[in-house]
Amino acid sequence: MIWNEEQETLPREELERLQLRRLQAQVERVYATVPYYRQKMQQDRVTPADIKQLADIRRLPFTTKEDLRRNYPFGLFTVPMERIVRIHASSGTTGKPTVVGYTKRDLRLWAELMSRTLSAAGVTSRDIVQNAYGYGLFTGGLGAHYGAENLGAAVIPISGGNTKRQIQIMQDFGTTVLLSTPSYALNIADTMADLGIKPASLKLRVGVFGAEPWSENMRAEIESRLKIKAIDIYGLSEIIGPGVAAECIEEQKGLHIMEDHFLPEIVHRDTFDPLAVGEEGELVFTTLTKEAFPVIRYRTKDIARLIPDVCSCGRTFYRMPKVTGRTDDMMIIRGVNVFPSQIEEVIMGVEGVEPHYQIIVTRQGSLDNLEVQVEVSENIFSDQVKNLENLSKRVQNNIKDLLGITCKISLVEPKTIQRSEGKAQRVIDKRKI
Ligand code: DLL
Repeated sequence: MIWNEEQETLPREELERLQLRRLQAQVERVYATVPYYRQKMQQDRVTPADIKQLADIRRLPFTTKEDLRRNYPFGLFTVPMERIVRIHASSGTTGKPTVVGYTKRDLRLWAELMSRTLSAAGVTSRDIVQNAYGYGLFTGGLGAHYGAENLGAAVIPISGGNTKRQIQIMQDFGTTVLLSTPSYALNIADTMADLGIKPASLKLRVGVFGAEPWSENMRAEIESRLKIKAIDIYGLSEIIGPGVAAECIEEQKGLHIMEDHFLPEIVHRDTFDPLAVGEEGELVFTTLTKEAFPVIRYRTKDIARLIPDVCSCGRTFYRMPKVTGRTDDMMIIRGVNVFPSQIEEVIMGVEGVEPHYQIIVTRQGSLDNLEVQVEVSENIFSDQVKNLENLSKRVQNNIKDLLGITCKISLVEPKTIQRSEGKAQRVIDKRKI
């Protein structure tokens, strides 16, 4: 079902007219209310009156995470604190967190966008939704929560963790939809297997997963292990949280961007020059309607492209492929660009190894080395050394075929790699320690 048929199926021309009107109003507002944006625009000799068509957005300066940090915590808010009703923050691995604020209207918009997202995944008011995204400063928990309630579904606000209880509640309450990170969904599947519970005995039918990259092979793994359809959703706190782009269950191919509220651009990942529709580069968003914390040309560091093809679901919004990498998680191993997701794709496709892995990058002299630790099951681990060697050779060769680099493969015992309850940590970069 399409939650907001009128908006989500707008003909392109009408959509673009709406985007332009909203962009003009948004730029005027930030110019008038946020000294930081005004100064940056003055430096670039551009004023709100210069935005006459959508392409003029290219005249506006980019905003980066560093800009948000420089204005920590509330410097980019456009309204007085008395109009702010919610604050979230993303932890960030280095430095200060990024802080985002919402007005009442922003929260209504967010719930609307998450209702669209869940509808696209086939969720309805008849569903029982177990929300295992973390509640707290992370936007996943509360963002998904209000969207599901707004849709009329019954929400179980369980948050992440306590996996056995998650499964107990799935059984007792008849959960039909699971919301979590994909790595946590796999953790749940493992625990179910350990407990001898058959997923087919549950009512679970759909999983709505996001907040971290996951490969197509990982999707296949989750779908077959939990006997569900697995849908990909994308978002980031700086833009609103979850609810920025969502796959439809009809196609499961590409995520529809909520273009009536967020204007996407793709720029070259090094030069930041605008790229044409269809070309791959860094994804940039401008919020068109957000009140408390609008952002202009926010550089997400996520790599994507725009897919303009008409989708069979009827939505007219452009899609983007699954985000499989960020400009800042690319590793350069002996001159070759490597994304963790490429390693994942290989591992999930090799029979005999478990879908749990970690990548360790070290430096010896001037050479970078990559070690991939992968779990194997109990019976394989106690198998003959020769068979284990064959298996690790197979993983090594497949990585070599795909990426052209040789890396060390360590097959490790079951349950040695830390399980995730939220975003999984896939890479340990010892070069930075
Ligand atoms: O992860 C918001 C979210 C919550 C999205 C729940 C989906 C579901 P942040 O913590 O700010 O916000 O992290 C945002 O996570 O820039 C991407 O690099 C990554 N990311 C989010 N969704 C996906 C996805 C939330 N579906 C950052 N695929 C983004 C790949 C994703 N990466």
